[in-house]
Amino acid sequence: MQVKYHLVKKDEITAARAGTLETTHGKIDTPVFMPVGTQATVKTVSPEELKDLGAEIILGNTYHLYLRPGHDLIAEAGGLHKFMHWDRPILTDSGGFQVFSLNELRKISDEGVLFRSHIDGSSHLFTPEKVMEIEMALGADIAMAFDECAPYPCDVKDVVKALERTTRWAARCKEAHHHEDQSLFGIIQGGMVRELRERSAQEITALDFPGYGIGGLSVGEPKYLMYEMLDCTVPLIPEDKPRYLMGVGSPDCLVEGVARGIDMFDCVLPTRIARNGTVFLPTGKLVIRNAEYARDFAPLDESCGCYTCQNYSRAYIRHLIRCNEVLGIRLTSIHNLHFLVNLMKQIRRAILEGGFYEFREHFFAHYMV
Ligand code: PRF
Ligand code: ZN
Repeated sequence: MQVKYHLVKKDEITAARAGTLETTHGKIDTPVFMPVGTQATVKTVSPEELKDLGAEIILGNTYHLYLRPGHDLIAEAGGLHKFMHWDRPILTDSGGFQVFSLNELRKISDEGVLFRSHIDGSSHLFTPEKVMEIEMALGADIAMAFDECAPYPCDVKDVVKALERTTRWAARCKEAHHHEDQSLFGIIQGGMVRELRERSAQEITALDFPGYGIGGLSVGEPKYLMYEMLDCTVPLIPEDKPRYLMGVGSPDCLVEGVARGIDMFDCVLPTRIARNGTVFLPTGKLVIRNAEYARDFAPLDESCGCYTCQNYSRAYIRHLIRCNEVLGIRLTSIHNLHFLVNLMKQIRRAILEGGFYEFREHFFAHYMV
């Protein structure tokens, strides 16, 4: 099936909304946070543990899986779901971001992007058609169009070039994408220029996709600029389609993104900071390596219902992290993912109960950004 978005409730004060997204592998409640499983695994966390902490959908990366183990091998295994033993929804990103951020020697033209593998230096060409072939072979529920993400800062003329190319590539992606059980989302670009964001939103939505990614944000710009871009972009996306803010996942940005009408988020942040011993708390981030936690036998967060907080102390987790024990980063990863997934569940409940504005006020009264 193609994904179906149902708008359940709109907040009366902000642009926040609660909805559901139906996919072949089940229904997701939105707004939702998607843990990132770049290499067909959410680093150190098993699919069973992801389910237990409440994850509803995860993300995979076309760029990485194409290079290793190869999309043909994953197709042979029966698709990405079966290959990695995850039977809930999956979204694959197109590589439109990774190919730029991981390759200094890339050559970009209208045809596509010629790049060198970060693994063995071999040359590869990503065209919109090639990326669609790869994403169809991976078989995720949602595939993303191949886009060009302009860096920040960037000359306006280069932002325009990336925007125009992203529209042409989106049309080619749509033409090349044929998959009964996969929906293709378009991606809006436009840098940090209001007029260009609006132009990209108009051009991409004119192509009529079942959902829309907002790309090119959280690339090093100050947060107020990202919020400004969301303020002018989101209202141009049809209300009956899901909106996905790509690569954004700090707790404060999730709350502010939802307030501006975003339904889906993904980010490596929770698992990345977990690996250096940093955890999210309702009061802000905490670095568990610090000496002050050596004899702290309380859980990371007394109010947290995750596996880690139900069973282990700060002192023990600090000890594991300091010894580079794998269990340490597993426990902090599980806690951080639970924190964001659960934050979204709380946000959704608040929207449904008509209390999102108060929830946001309460959140920022406690959370130190
Ligand atoms: N495009 C794609 N994936 C992305 C981005 C983008 O612009 C970003 C930017 N934050 C993250 N992931 N295809
Ligand atoms: Zn916890």
